[in-house]
Amino acid sequence: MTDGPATTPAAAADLLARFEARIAAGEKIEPGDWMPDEYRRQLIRMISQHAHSEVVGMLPEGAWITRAPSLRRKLVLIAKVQDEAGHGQYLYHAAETLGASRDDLVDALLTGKAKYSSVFNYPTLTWADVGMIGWLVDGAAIKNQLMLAQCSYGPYSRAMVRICSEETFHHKQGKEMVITYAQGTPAQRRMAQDALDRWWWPSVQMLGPHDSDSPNTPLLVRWGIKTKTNDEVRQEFIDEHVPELQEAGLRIPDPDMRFDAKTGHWVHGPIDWDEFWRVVKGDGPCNTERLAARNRAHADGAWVREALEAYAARHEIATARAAVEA
Ligand code: BYC
Repeated sequence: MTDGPATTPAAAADLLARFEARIAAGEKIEPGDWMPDEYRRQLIRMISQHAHSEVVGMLPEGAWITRAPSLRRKLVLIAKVQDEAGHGQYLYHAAETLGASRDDLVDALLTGKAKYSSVFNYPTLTWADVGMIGWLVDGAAIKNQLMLAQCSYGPYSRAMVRICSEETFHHKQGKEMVITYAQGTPAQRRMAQDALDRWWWPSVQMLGPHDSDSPNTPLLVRWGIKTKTNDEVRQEFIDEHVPELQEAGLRIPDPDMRFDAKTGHWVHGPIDWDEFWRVVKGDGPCNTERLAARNRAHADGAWVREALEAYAARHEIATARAAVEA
């Protein structure tokens, strides 16, 4: 159902109550439906940051395509990086259904105004990092995205269903790769442990600040955009990954990590939020490099956009001519 704009405070309250009742009943909100301006703003904020993360997330792994140790590993990595580009596309489209302009979103990324996931501002120093990103970063992303697949906004939730099935493949290939190295030669074992040492904390951080420091969570949960808080998703990630990594023979780089038999959960040590915020604000090890690479890629792709526009213009002229002649 589409409602027009409310003309009185009572009508506005009624629209909001009906909107919230739809969410409580588990209905999806669709692009033409009435929604509060803040619901639209929050979705554009989150979906565009998510799209940017997928696109920037191609860079750390993409850097290893030419150096993959075998044809099989290279094929898998190319497919994975290509999937991430596709995820970016679905998500930019989902943001466009809310009235956001693709040009504005891309411009915000290229000029450094937009946020994207902190985790992609770390370097991939060895081949094992590619596996560790699959196991940990995709593992954390899946926990978050399975939750977002239940999101109250239809286009975002449907995009998540497809993205999650592709991410599951990414997660499995990363896990398979790391387990192989963790049980391989001493040099491979050292490489796997070193990758875990460097990717553990950024992966734990990528799920967002603690609930007490997360200004957006209360409203997002109220409107069913998130159905779990940052700390709840982080706990799920930790509970699944700690025993599996240990089983593979790896050591979690958190001296305080312990299993609490009473709650059935793993308890982690303090997270370095100062480092997290430094990275989010642009001062991570690779922020400058990532933005420069995106800007270069955008400039290199200018001829494709020009060709598409020229084709569209010709097609429009031909269609208009055919309509006049008919
Ligand atoms: N990095 O109130 P909060 C992938 C910001 S890619 C940077 O808790 P919210 C993959 C947050 O935006 C998938 N900024 O926020 C690709 C907010 O700032 P603003 C990545 C962060 O939205 C390639 C402020 O901190 N997944 O899978 O309630 C290869 C306060 O936070 C981060 C997504 O993008 C961060 N880590 O919750 C491999 C999922 N965390 O906007 C894999 C979609 C927080 O108010 N996003 N901030 O200025 C979400 O689910 C949520 O936005 C978050 C944060 C859970 C990340």
